[in-house]
Amino acid sequence: PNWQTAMEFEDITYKKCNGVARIAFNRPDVRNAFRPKTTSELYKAFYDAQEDTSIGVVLLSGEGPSSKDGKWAFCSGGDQKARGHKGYVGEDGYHRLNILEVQRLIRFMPKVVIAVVPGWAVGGGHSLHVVCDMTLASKEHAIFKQTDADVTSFDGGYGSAYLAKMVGQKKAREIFFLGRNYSAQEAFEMGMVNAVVPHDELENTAYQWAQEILAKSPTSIKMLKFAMNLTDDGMVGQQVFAGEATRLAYMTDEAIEGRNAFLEKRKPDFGKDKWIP
Ligand code: 1HA
Repeated sequence: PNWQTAMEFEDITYKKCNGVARIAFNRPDVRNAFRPKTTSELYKAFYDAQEDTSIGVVLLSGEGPSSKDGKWAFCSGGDQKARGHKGYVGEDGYHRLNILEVQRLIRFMPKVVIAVVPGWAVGGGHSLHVVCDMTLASKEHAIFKQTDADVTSFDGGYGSAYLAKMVGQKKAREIFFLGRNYSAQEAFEMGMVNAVVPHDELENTAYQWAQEILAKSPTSIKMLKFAMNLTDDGMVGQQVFAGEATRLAYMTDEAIEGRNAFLEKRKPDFGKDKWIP
């Protein structure tokens, strides 16, 4: 693929090519840990991808390898050096937990988000892969690990409760309570990875999966994502799904009559035999 830089950032890279956006952490020397600057850049890139009508699939990955030791990472979670007394401290001095806003954007955006995991997916980085719609993992280098309970910075939302829906309650508790390392193959067998891919083929495979999805009907993909999210997301899930149902209703004759009648200051005439069962 002929990736073109979409926006310049400091902590992430953001590129686009043929309907696919690729957002990647770019702090490989700290295993792609995120600080508040990183999360605010992530939010901007994801929001841009959401608003760009030519984009249907977003890949989330990590640049690498580390210049220090050659190791790969997807993301190692919150930067512990940026951690203050009340959260993760930004350049403005405020303490934030704004990775959760990024999680919600990934979850609620009407596009497919694929986590492309070339190495470590740890702590809040593990939670990010969980919240993505699908995960592809490097056969040789991907390692999944939950350290939240080691550092007292725990994701009690999508990262844990949603993980339990994905891999089962016992396995999710093991992942969080013991914080062990799991290979791509083990993660695949648990049901939290869609495919284990040779490292050299990971990026191209992700692009290929994206192209397959892009060949499908955009409305179907969007409605299916929101339908699958619905019960787990409670009233917000219903709101997001119902918003799309409302959009489809706008496209009917009834909606046109309803709007026109209001603008023309008359009673709407929806017809007598329109109560289709
Ligand atoms: O759960 C949440 C949240 C929940 C709710 C709301 C907001 C949340 C926000 C964040 C989080 C979290 O992410 S909590 C979990 C935070 N992350 C961690 O506990 C992982 C810490 N890192 C590690 O356990 C390991 O580094 C590693 C398993 C990822 C990799 O191990 P490895 O290959 O042995 O490398 P290592 O030598 O440890 O790391 C390489 C360099 O990267 C080190 O720096 P250096 O000594 O070369 O100067 C290391 O300090 C740095 N590094 C790695 N991870 C982080 C990090 N520096 C800062 N923060 C990190 N997370």
